[in-house]
Amino acid sequence: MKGKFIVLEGIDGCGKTTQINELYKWLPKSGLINKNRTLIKTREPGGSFLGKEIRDMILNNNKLNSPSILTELLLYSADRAEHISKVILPALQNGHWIISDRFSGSTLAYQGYGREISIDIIKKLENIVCQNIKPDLTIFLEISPEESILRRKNKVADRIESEGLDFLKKVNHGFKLIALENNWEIIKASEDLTSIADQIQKLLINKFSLNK
Ligand code: Z5A
Repeated sequence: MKGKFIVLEGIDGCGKTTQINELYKWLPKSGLINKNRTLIKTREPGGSFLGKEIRDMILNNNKLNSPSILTELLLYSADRAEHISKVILPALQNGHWIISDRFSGSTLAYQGYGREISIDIIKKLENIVCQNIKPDLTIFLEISPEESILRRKNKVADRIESEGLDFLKKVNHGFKLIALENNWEIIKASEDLTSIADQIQKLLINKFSLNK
């Protein structure tokens, strides 16, 4: 596989969308991607056609019809299976580059550390779903749970965002452990936008400029 797969992870509001939009502008001009290859911007949940419907089902803030935590895990896994089969795998096989807003690390952090579903079960499911697809680079944008809530104060919360500070603290703790365990790149995301974008660009240049 000649394409590259880059993932941004972190708790809600850490700035993934903002930084992915910056990367999407910068990467095609960076000289890192071969001229006959394209860059795909995607996300989880919701990166595939079917995934968009799954996203609505999972994030819909209808308290009366909330899925059980096991259903929630399986819905995120179904979204990822479809995303990999229909979007990620074909793109990588054709040498294209992908930047994804979240991937399997989010399931470990939110459903594992947040919902407290067995990490062992989540890892087994991940092995089935991911078909050996692993990101070439995962960047963890680290902010505090308090800052996350502050940044989202004017936004209508989706179902997961409504879980509150204690849940977010457990997820954040999980992300830190997962990042260390898997050698993710960690960036302090409380800095200003430009400084974070510069750090991300440097990481990509260091990692990918020698083995295009
Ligand atoms: N989820 C899960 O439970 N399990 C899974 O397996 C997966 C996901 C894949 C998906 O939401 C939800 O699903 C998510 C995890 C769960 N739950 N929550 N909550 P999503 O990914 O669509 O949305 P989100 O992750 O909640 O994040 P977001 O609101 O889209 O935030 P973001 O993309 O990380 O940040 P942003 O939109 O770029 O920035 C947020 C605000 O901060 C915005 O006003 C910016 O202008 C501002 N901002 C950004 N950067 C900065 C800096 N550097 N300084 C100051 N302000 C900034």
